[in-house]
Parts: sequence; structure tokens; C-alpha cells
Amino acid sequence: MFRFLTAGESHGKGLTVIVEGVPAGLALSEAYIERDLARRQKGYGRGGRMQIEKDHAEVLSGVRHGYTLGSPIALGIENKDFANWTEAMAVDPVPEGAKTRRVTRLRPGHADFPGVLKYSHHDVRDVLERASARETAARVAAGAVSRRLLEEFGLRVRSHVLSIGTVNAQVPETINWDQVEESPVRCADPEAARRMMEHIDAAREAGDSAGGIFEVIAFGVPVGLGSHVQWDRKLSGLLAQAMMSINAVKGVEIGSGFANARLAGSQVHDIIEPWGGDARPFHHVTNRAGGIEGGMSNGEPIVARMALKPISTLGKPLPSVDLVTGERVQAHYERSDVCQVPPACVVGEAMMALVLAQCFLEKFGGDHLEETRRNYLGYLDGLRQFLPEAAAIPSAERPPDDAV
Ligand code: EPS
Repeated sequence: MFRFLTAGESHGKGLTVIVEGVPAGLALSEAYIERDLARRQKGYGRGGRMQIEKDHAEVLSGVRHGYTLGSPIALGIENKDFANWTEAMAVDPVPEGAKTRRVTRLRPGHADFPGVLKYSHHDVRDVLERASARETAARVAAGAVSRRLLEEFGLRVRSHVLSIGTVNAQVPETINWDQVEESPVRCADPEAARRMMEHIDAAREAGDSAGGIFEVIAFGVPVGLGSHVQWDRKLSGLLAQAMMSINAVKGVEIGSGFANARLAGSQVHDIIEPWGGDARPFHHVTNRAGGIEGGMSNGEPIVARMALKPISTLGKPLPSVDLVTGERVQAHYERSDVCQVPPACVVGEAMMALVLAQCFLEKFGGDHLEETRRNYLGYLDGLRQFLPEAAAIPSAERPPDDAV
């Protein structure tokens, strides 16, 4: 069973994540995980915190001499900023008059209000420290482990920004992924990227924040991950839950889900074509379904789009209430990002990789990577029965790269 759990507060000592169920024999290094951690730290619209942190995941267990052991993989990420918060985030009780950085003014849109009531806290910091998007660094580390596994089988997960505020990208037919990586807002349209940065600047100057829409795409996913037979095994459902769990994500669509709702069925469903010369017995002409039909991957790229609300910590705070006095106040402000859409892309990739790894291992199992590989190749061989006799295709061949 593949699963993961994170722990850690934003200004505490650090983050921890345990990933369990990774087969033995997978090559894995700290340097590999660091690449994704560094990608998450970038993005136009970040605040001062990212100047302080340089995220590195220390492998504490589960890897020996460069290969996974099959045992739980524990990763630790230090919060360098903890050095500035030793009193406020001390584990032991602190003396009277210590600098606790107590917060009592509730921020609309944040976890502050329901969090303090639910957990009976009298300091909003007891909620906000865990609710912070800092936690997503731990997910990205776990996602990198999943990505490493998926890579062994030719699966690749990518992401880009479709819009920030009112600025929409014109997405080119073929996305240049290197260019997306270079873009400060992870946008495939350089002209829109420029306007997105202006939008973020304007939000910052106005003491406001900016949200947006981003897309995560998985290429090379075999037919048959997830299942139609039970609600909690549907790949679309698992992905939606995983994506909705990302801080500030308020909407998820698979493929062109919302636009499809306004069209006739004949305009929506992706026509199935006979064998087109590759390893797939059939394929779709279009991909409005976003690679999932009946809760199962259908061999087309898996496309998920997420709507991220603007960050709820505002330079010019909204009216609110003080938790202690009950009086009208301006909400609390503390250092924050103005826009987190570009880093959320990288978190979305991690969640996509984690869900795909879970479904992949549920289908193919294996305690050692080579066992997983035998099971995977055996399944692909089985699919060859649906190929026309003329098709002498090597079983491991995958569909063309990165075509949406
Ligand atoms: C966050 C506020 C900022 C962000 C943080 C999320 O942190 P700080 O309060 O220390 O300035 O930088 O994000 C991260 C630390 C991170 O690693 O992404 C918040 O309130 O959610």
C-alpha cells in the first residue's frame, strides 16, 4: 500500500514526510528530490521567506547506497527561518513576557476562524502555522519520490500557468516545457507572462493578492489506472481530492470539464479511432476527457486544471473580528506571498505524481522494482491481444511524447 503523511509547522524546526510502499530497488538521491524543491521555491510573487529558505530534503530512512529498501522513506526538511522564531515556536513552555508572536485578529479566507473554534485555541498562530502553504514543501519531496518511480515506466508530469488574475495565456499547440521552466510565472505564453507579472506587481502595490488557474498534465500513463467499479477507486475522484487538498485550491476540472457542460454530447466526447501505428490498439482523436473515462486512465495525457483563490493574507487587511475582545478590527497581516500560482503548479505536479504512483502500484504491485516492471510489461503484453495482427509493436513502446 502506497501512502504518505506530512508533519511540520511553517516556522517550527522543520517538515517531515514519510512515504511508504515504494518498491525496493529504485534509484533515489537527495539531489533528485532537491530539484523539485528548488522549482517550488521559485515564482514571481513570492515574499521574503523564500530568500531565507533553501529547501533540502534529508533522507532519514528507507534508502541505502542509492537505492530504496522497500521500507518507509522518511524525509526531513529544515526550516531555516526557525532560527528567528525559537521563542515563538519553542516546544517547551516559555517564560512570561517571551516573544510568542500571538495573533488574535482573524484573517478572512484563512483557516484562522474555524481553526481556533474547532481546536479551542486562543492564539491564531496555533492554527496558521500548520495551515500555511509551507507544508507543501513536504508534499513536493514525497511527490519527487513518486516521480522517480513513474519515470522508470515512462510517465512524465508537467505543469504550467493558464491565468493569473484577469490575464489569460494563449497556450501554444505545442508547449515548450524548457521555456515554461524559465518563465518566472511558469507560463508558456511570454507576452501573457509579462502582463501576469504586471498584475502581480499591481496587486502588491495595492496591498492585495492574486489567484489564478494552472494545469497539470501527465504523459505516458498506461490505460487502466483507477477503476470504474467503486467510488473511491476512480482516478478522477482521487485526483480531485488530491488537488483540492492543496492550500487555496478551490476548483478542479479534468480535461475541459466546465466548458463541456455547456456543449452537446456530440461536441464533447472524444472519438475513438482504430489502431494508429503505435502500441495502443485504439486511440482518441481529441482529449476533452482529459485522459480519464469511467474513472480510469484511457491512455491519453491526463489533464487537470486547478483554480487557486488569491492568498488570504492581505497587505491591506479586510475588516474582521478580534478573537479575544470580540471587537471589529482590521485582520492580521504578517509577511506573505502576493501570488502562489507558479509554485502551486509544482505542488500540483507532486499531487498528480503521488496519486498516479498510488494507482500504478495498486495495479502492478511489486515489492521490488523489477517485480513491478515484470507485472507492468506482462499487462502491456496482455493488451496486445487487442492489436490487429499486422501490428508487430514492441510491448514497452509508449505513445509519442508530450502531445496533449
Ligand atoms: C505563507 C506565508 C509565507 C510564505 C509561506 C506560506 O511564509 P512566511 O509567513 O514565513 O513569510 O512564504 O510559504 C512558505 C514558507 C513556503 O515554503 O512555500 C502562508 O501564510 O501560507
